[in-house]
This record gives sequence, C-alpha cells and structure tokens, in this order.
Amino acid sequence: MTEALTIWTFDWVPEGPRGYVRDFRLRWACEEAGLGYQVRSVPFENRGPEHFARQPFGQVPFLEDGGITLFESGACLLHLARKSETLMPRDPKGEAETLEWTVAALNSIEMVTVPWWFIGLSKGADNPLEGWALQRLKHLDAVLARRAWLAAGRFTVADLLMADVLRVPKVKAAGDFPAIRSYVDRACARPAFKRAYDGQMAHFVAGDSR
Ligand SMILES: N[C@@H](CCC(=O)N[C@@H](CS)C(=O)NCC(=O)O)C(=O)O
Repeated sequence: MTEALTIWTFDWVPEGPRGYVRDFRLRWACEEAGLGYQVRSVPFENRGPEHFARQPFGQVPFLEDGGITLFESGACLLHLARKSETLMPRDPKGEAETLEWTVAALNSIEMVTVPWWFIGLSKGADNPLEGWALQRLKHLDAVLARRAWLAAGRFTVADLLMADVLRVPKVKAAGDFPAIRSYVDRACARPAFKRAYDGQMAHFVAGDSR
C-alpha cells in the first residue's frame, strides 16, 4: 500500500551522521503518532534539480503529503503535529506552549549548538562559541530540573525536537547539566524513538550496496 506521507532523505550517508540525519525527526513523529509513512531517497552525491526544487538548499529532509511538499524539519514536524493530538495538544494553552518550545529548540538551542560543535571540530578548547552554548544549556537545564517535559505537562513534538537537538553526543556531554541528560535519556527510551532510529540505520545500511 502506498502511504499518504512520504519522508524523503538521502540514499546513503557516511557512518558518522547515521542515526542523526534529520529525517529521523519526521520518522520519530510519525512513529509516536501512529501515522503511516514511507521513506524515499534522493542521491547524496550528484544532487539534481528535482531535489533542489523540493529543498532549495539541497538538503534533507523534505516531506510529501498528498499534493503538498514541504521542507525544513521544524515545518514538517508542525505539519505532522496538526494531524495528531499526540504530538500537539488541541487546547490553546497547551498548543501555545508546544509551539514556543518547538521554535525554542530550533532558534534558541540548535542555532547555537550546531555552530558550536562544528567550530569545535577545528578549534578544540579555543571555541569562541563555548560560553554562549553553555549559557543556553544552563538555562535549559534549570527549566528541565523543574519538569519532565517542556510543554503542556506531557511529551509533545517540542520534546521530540528538543531531545533530538540535545542528543548529539558533544551537546549531551557538554558542561554539567544532569537535568538535560536525564531528559534526553527519557525521550530516547521511548519505543517510538527506537523504531525510528532502527529504521534510519537500516535505510543507510541498505544504501551501502546502492
Ligand atoms: N534546517 C534544516 C537543516 C537540514 C540539514 O542540515 N540537513 C542535513 C542532514 S541532517 C543535510 O541535508 N546535510 C547535507 C548538506 O547540508 O549538504 C532542517 O532542519 O531541515
């Protein structure tokens, strides 16, 4: 059966990023919500005009839902969240909290952590973004010390995204933030996480023989 939802990712990536490619976020959301989906690939090498027509930066993921195609993992997650109350509560307060923390994951945490660990690859201890990244994580740790999940008193798409941002090994190991670590462990222990993770790993292993 052809699923209505198609998650697009690369046909292959090197071993390093496997398990972390952002199609994982969409897989995880579908698994949490029980939404049927299929996964299709674009070439990792030789990215063509058809790929750029659907993701203007030649990246993945992008999502197809019937006649709609959208890119940006955050936008795709919010699109999926409209389909399932599991991902986003329907009451205005719960929805507002989910939205603010979804955007915070992208625009207050990931926008610092990605350049921080990337620069760290070459700069080591002299990373100029170290203080900024640790300060953001410290404030988030204080929030997570007071509650299990970020929004609406339960797991939502905001947690899925925040945990995915924080589970990057260098980010999870940064500083001394026990609340962040147990939050990531809690999120990653969810059965839907494992199904999504195994799915992505199997996809890229299959790509080794492409
Ligand atoms: N802001 C984008 C970032 C997408 C992104 O960085 N995708 C990576 C894979 S996780 C990618 O396609 N990398 C290849 C490249 O940038 O050329 C999103 O969240 O969808």
